[in-house]
Amino acid sequence: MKILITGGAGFIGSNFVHYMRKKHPSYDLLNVDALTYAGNLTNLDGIEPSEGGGSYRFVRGDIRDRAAMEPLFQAGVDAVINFAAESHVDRSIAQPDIFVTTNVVGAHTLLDLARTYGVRKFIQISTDEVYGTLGDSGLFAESTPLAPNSPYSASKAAADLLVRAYHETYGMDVNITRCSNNYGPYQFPEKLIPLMISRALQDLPLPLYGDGLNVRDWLYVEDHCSAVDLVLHRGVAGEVYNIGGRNERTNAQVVATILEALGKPASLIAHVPDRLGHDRRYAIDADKIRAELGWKPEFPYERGIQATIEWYVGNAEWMNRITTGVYRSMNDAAAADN
Ligand code: NAD
Ligand code: TDX
Repeated sequence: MKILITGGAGFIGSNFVHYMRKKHPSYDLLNVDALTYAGNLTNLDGIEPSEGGGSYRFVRGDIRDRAAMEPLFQAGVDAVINFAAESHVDRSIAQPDIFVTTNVVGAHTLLDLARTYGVRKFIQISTDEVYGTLGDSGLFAESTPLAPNSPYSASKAAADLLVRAYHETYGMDVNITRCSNNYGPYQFPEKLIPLMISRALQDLPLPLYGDGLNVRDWLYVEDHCSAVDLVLHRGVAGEVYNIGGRNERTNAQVVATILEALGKPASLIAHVPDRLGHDRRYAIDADKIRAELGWKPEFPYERGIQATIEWYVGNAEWMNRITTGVYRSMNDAAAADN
């Protein structure tokens, strides 16, 4: 099986490459990533080009660039898994344009090439944010109407609709996965958990938006990877699968856990103005993927968050290369060698 993985130098994509190398060593993996600010080739340290019979190749490329993507499809691909995206809500509020080009036009470019070259499976990695926001009760199900509130989530929802349309119109075998908030190694320190760990370690103020009581439903990244692997092998054509572990926490709770684990004082917390259009609560009903594909998360939140904090403490050099910006020139050098 030859799989084209896009965005494989980012947080979830790189974890997925590691997961697939271990789980399916005979598969050929082609990792395509533009290496934006969010891409980091050192996330893939330890991945060997040929191991266990399967090959691994990295190509620097932009999913919006049809001419650059087409030869990869011409060479033959069995499945596409599209992780590549602009992924940060705050950036989408400040500068929405690139979210439309990458998340909508880029996804469509891949989808259309997959159709043209007869790719057998196309998986779009979407997000629970396409459903909008919840009040104090209730869960997002696959049948929940799409009601995205940020430019980021609107762009992800737009891509979902194109993926759906390609199934209905051309009969393509597609799946859409909608996962809740991920945490774990290699997450870029603009997102809540690595940002707070990085700042707490430097005794810098921790910017908590609004009242800090917005709720996110956290899933350890490896559990997301195992769900996508199941969808790849057993997903029913045209179906959407929600993914989540029922680990709802307020942002204030998450930050308190980090401070406690690092032995830092609560006085580091700085309440700052709220994010515009800030979704109050996300919570995922993952009964469908559990019942139909037999998925089960393996990492309880309390264990996963402690392991994650330890990972960032133990990988200070990884964090340091990002905060100093050195990782960008390392990316350029490593990509030029490919
Ligand atoms: P990330 O920002 O860490 O990584 C995104 C990767 O995509 C980077 O390596 C970047 O270089 C690459 N990329 C960006 N634009 C590109 C382009 N035009 N062409 C090729 N590559 C490009 O994101 P992440 O957190 O790993 O998220 C991966 C996917 O999962 C996204 O589609 C996101 O919407 C989705 N998702 C994320 C979460 C989460 O909690 N992080 C939850 C649910 C769904
Ligand atoms: O500095 C901060 N202070 C703060 O209070 C940051 C960066 C975030 N927050 C809050 C906002 C959210 O309520 O923490 C919560 C989590 O924020 P993010 O880490 O930015 O994640 P979120 O906006 O929930 O989106 C994430 O989950 C769904 C990913 O970034 C998306 O790519 C994914 O689709």
